[in-house]
Formats: sequence, structure tokens, C-alpha cells
Amino acid sequence: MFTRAIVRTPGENFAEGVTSATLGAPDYSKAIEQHTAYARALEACGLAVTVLKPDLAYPDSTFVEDTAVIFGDRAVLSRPGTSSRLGEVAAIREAIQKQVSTVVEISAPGTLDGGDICEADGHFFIGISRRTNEEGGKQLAAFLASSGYTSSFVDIRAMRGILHLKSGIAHLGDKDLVVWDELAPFESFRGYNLIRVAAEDNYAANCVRVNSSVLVAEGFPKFIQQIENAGYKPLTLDVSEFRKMDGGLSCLSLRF
Ligand code: CIR
Repeated sequence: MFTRAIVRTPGENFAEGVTSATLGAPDYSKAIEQHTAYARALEACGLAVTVLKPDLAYPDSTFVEDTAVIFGDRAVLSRPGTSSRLGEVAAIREAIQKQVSTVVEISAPGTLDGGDICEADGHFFIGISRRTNEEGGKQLAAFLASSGYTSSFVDIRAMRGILHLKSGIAHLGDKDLVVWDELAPFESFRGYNLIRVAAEDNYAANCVRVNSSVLVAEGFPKFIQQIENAGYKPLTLDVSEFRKMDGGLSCLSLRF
């Protein structure tokens, strides 16, 4: 059960962030509308949402999920694996410190993006990716272990077309795990009920269970039906402008 979330409104220079997508430049006013609707949806799910001001020093800073991993009353500040985003962490530290009692941080040479970390009921899958290295993963695993949580690495470095682990998996509840087809054979996911996502719906795999709802990107009726069939209540949101910047639903908030 989540009670709180932190989001950051995109800045006017949001289109200057890092992206590999070839969907054109995002429309800023549409991004603002979509972001507002996203924050309202979190509120509708029962969360108290802290909305941070745009930070023009960091065009990607609306993707707050990458800056920290929050569990219980503790936070691990990340160390993003792309240099243009490193300063986002110092900029969000204060907002996080106000909300949790213990804050630690990943240190060099470790790198870690929050988008690579997927919690599944007290177990954390740590994606080792082009952004999160083994050193960063080990530091997080040690912090988690000292707080009583387990973790395991999922190495996605050889996979093309995946930015973060959570681009390809989402934990919905119990043993239900959404996975890209390509990730389904991974040993780490043995024992889970896999909800396999067809390749054309890959973008929608980055969905988020928030209390009694699952936030899902609009435009993927087949996947939304799969979520319903698994017994969950989808709440669809248009995030087209964030997709143009390689962002998904989860990366727009820190939930805890
Ligand atoms: C980046 O490349 O870092 C941003 N443009 C997008 C980050 C998306 N974050 C996420 O999926 N957790």
C-alpha cells in the first residue's frame, strides 16, 4: 500500500533530454496536461502527491523515479548512469529527506537508475543495464539486506531496445509479474505467474500497481484486457509526450 508520491513538473526544455525514440519532439503544453492528469490519477489512488517545480538545469528531471529507491522509511539516492542526469540527485535530496528518516546514497564508481529496480513484495529485482552497473547494484543490495530485504540481479545488458529493467517488467501483486516475451525465460522470474506482453505492446509493460489500480499507458487494448483478466483494475493514462523522451509511466513518480 502506497500513501505518498513525489513528481516533478517537466520544464520547458524537457525536449532537450536524452532519448533514443524516433517519435518526434514532445509538445510541451501536452506534456504538462498529461503530467497533471498523471498526478491527479495518483491522488485518485489515495496518494498524497508532492509536486516539485520544474528544474531547467536538468531536462530529464521529470523522470524522478531514476533518482532514488524508497522502501519503508528509508531511501537510497541513486547515481544515474548517464552523466547529464547526475545532478538530479542533489536537486531531489531535500524533498526526499523531508519524507523519510534514513537516506543513504550510491557512490562512485557505482551507477544506478531507479528505473532498473523493481520491488516484488519485499524482494527487489536489480537490473544490471547500460545505466546500472554491478557496483551500483551491489551497493543497493547491501543497503537492502541491512534493512531486511532480499534482492537478485537481472542482467539485461545483452538485450537491445530496453532502457531499464522496468521498461520490461512490472510487479502487480502476489506472484503476478508483467514481462516482455524476451524476458520470460529468465531464471530470476521462475515461480512467478508471468503476464507475457506481446512485442507490439512492449511500451505498455511499464505499468504501475498503485493500491487498487494499475496505471497503464493508453492505446494498448490487448494488454489492458490481459491486466483485467488477471483480476486488476486498469486506469489508463495518455503519456505520449513522455514516450518521445524514452519515459514510461513508472519513471514519472517515486511512490512509497
Ligand atoms: C533518460 O534517458 O534517462 C530519460 N530520457 C528517460 C528516463 C526514463 N526513466 C525510466 O524509465 N525510469
